[in-house]
Amino acid sequence: MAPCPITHACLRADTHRQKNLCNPRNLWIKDLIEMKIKSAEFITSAVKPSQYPPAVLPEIAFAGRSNVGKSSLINTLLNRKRLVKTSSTPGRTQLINFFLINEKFSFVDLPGYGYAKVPASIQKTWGPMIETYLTYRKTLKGIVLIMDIRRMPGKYELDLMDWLYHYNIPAILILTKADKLSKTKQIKQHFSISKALSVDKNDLILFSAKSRQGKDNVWDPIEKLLQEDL
Ligand SMILES: Nc1nc2c(ncn2[C@@H]2O[C@H](COP(=O)(O)OP(=O)(O)OP(=O)(O)O)[C@@H](O)[C@H]2O)c(=O)[nH]1
Ligand SMILES: [Mg+2]
Repeated sequence: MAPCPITHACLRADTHRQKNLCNPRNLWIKDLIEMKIKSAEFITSAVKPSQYPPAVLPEIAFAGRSNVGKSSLINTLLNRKRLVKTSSTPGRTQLINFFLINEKFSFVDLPGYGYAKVPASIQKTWGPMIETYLTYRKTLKGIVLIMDIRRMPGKYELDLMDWLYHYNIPAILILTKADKLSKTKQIKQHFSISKALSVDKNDLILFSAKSRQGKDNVWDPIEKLLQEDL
């Protein structure tokens, strides 16, 4: 199968890595590769561009359906228990939340899509709020699109992937909550979902915030996207 045009963009940076590490100016990348999270702090919540922090540092945003596990994934990557609020009540993250990591790059927790109990008026503003962020954020390096391993992707995921492809925004694709399935079922779902998304299995990363399975595999393409800038 041909490499997925979206994810391919974030998997091509191996040659950059050595070169950049030789440059003392970029030593912070070494911390990142060794996954040393020295600091991680909440910066602000925003609805519209005038509320975003200045577009200075490279940024990675996390998207996915409501309650899929976006905030848990960010906490796991950063080795923090509660930096990002998580909840068993879906639809808790309703704003765009910005976090500053190692004072060098940002993570952005996007509001989850599609929780029916969120009032229609709020649901209506979600699409434009996220679309505006994705379209105008100049420092955005890529999106981590998180899906539940137990569910086949729906219109939301397929539309978002088309949209990212159209705007040439690299996507890192994650199947989370892997701990909820046996190893055999994980393999089966991995195969079926990669087919449904028309991507190579290697471009679809299995992850669990509970067992921390796949944490390094999620960091790898994030590092590569952050390094592309240097
Ligand atoms: N078993 C298991 N539970 C998880 C995992 N990731 C998240 N959860 C649980 O799923 C629920 C939702 O997790 P969140 O991280 O808050 O999900 P979210 O996508 O940020 O949710 P919203 O902000 O409401 O859209 C919580 O009860 C988490 O503990 C995982 O990998 N495994
Ligand atoms: Mg959340």
